[in-house]
Formats: sequence, C-alpha cells, structure tokens
Amino acid sequence: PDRPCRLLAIGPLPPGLHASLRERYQLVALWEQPDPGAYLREHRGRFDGGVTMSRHGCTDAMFACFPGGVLGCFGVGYESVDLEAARRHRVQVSTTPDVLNDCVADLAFALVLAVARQIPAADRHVQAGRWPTAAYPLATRVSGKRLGIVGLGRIGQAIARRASGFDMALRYHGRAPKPGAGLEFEPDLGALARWSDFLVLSCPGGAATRRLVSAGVLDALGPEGYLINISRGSVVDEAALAQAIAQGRIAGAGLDVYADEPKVPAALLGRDNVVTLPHIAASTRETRHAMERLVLDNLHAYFETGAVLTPPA
Ligand code: 8YV
Repeated sequence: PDRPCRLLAIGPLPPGLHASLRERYQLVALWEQPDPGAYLREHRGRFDGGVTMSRHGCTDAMFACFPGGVLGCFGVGYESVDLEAARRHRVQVSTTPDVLNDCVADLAFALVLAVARQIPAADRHVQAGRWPTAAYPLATRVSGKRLGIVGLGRIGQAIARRASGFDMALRYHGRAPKPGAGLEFEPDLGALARWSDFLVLSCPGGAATRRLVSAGVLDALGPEGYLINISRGSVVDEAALAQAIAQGRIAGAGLDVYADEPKVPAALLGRDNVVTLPHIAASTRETRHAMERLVLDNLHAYFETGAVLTPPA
C-alpha cells in the first residue's frame, strides 16, 4: 500500500507488540479516546483493521470501523470476538493457536502437581519456619491416577501427552469423539467426573460451554477428586465450586482462570487445597513472543495476500 495501514487497537496490548505495530502501521488506541463509544460511531469504515486480545474481544461497533479488513487477536480464545459481526462486516479474524499449547499444558500439569502434592502449602510451611516443629501432612499421589480431559483440542492433547509420562489413565469428554485420538471418549461429563481423580478443563469458553461444570458435575468428581481449569472461568459454575470447596465436597482445585477476572471468590482463598494462579498459563517470555510474532505475521499476510494465516479453528 502507498500509505501505512490504519489499525484500531481495541485495548492495551503487550508493550512489545504495541511497539512493533507502531513501527509498521498507524495505530490508534481506542481506550485512550475520551469517549470510545462516540469514537467508534464517528470512525465507521475509517480503518483497515484492528488488533485485540482475548480479554478485550471485538464487538459489532468495532468491526464496523474496518469493514472488509482484518482483526488480529492476541490469544487463542476468541469467545469475546463477535464472529457473526465479523462475517457481516467481511472482516477476516486471526488468533494465535498452537504456539501456546506447550506452555498452557505445562501449567495445567503444574497445577495437577501443585494441588495434589500441596506444593504451595508445603513451601509456606518451610518459609514460615514450621518444619523443625511440625512434619508436613501427607498429600495425594499423582502418578498412575485417572485424568479426565474436557476438550481434547490441541491443548488437551498436549496435556494428555504429559499425563501419559506420569502413567496416568486417560479419558476425555467433548462435543464429539476425536477419531484417531487413541483415548477413550466419555459422552457424559458427569460419568467422566465420577471416573476421574483429576478433571482438567481445556475446552473453549463461550455460550456452548457456559457453566458446563455444575454442582452436579462437582459432586460426581467427589471428595477425592480435583478440578483443574486452564480454559475459561465461564466453563465452571463458580459459586457452586466455591461452595463445593467450602463444604469439602471435592478434594481441591487448581485454577488459572475465573468467571470475573481479576476477581477470585473469597471462598477459594486461603486454603491449602486450592491453588489460584493469575491467568498465567501462556505467560512465558518465549510463548508471549511467539504469540506477538503470529499476530504480526497474520496482519502482514492479510495486507500482502488478502488472507490471514491462522483463522479461528
Ligand atoms: C492470553 C489466553 O494471555 O490465549 C488465550 O486465550 O487466555 C491467554 O493466552 C490472554 O488471552 C491475553 O488476553
């Protein structure tokens, strides 16, 4: 193009990505506008594309600013991006799949170990100087146990590979069986929860999975079962989870995501059997850098060839 493309940044971006985008494009920060709603109304059709993150999403009014253009989404989860509006405005959407699979699966497994072996609590025991006077209580074995995966996508499969290194028995639940997965499909989530020692959530967020993990599913997991969530907080009925934890109806939980981040229900805090992380599964320097690169590559590919590289799965 003879002029730099104009991009609308929907919300604050990682600083490295923001800087790289500004080198190549005319970038306008929507959130810095005094009245973002008015800005959107006044700038319909004035942009070539947009950039967002999973947590900011993209609405119809935003897509209307770059019809026939492109949206680069930093993140693999796109439940906050209105794909129906994207289609109406003929906007191609890209996300950042695959580059984060390993780090997210690593963190899922870190949560399995952290919560079952009580690593944060045992560390607090030593740090507080309690070891000389009190032995740390016994924890729960991980190797050889049963791990149920909800959502055997690319991240779920990376979790399965890690679990097989721990000699775990594996089953999975999802909308449909994955032919060739080599794992047993369980069509009933309650049955999977009943079978599982660890129930790991790695499915997408959005309407189709909202509060899939209900009080009933938690009771099926039962007092010996652990819930691990690295997908989206919306997949769990969080009030039911808080209650199940408070009443000891499940053994514990390892959580990286919550229904209303950064809020964490008080009932999930201050317990040795609940490990709460601040949505960091993809947050390694290496993975964040690869995600930034993929956002840039998608925008570049779109402006050069008319097609993004990694549209939503
Ligand atoms: C990001 C994520 O940190 O990829 C996703 O869907 O949840 C994380 O990798 C986050 O989305 C950035 O907004």
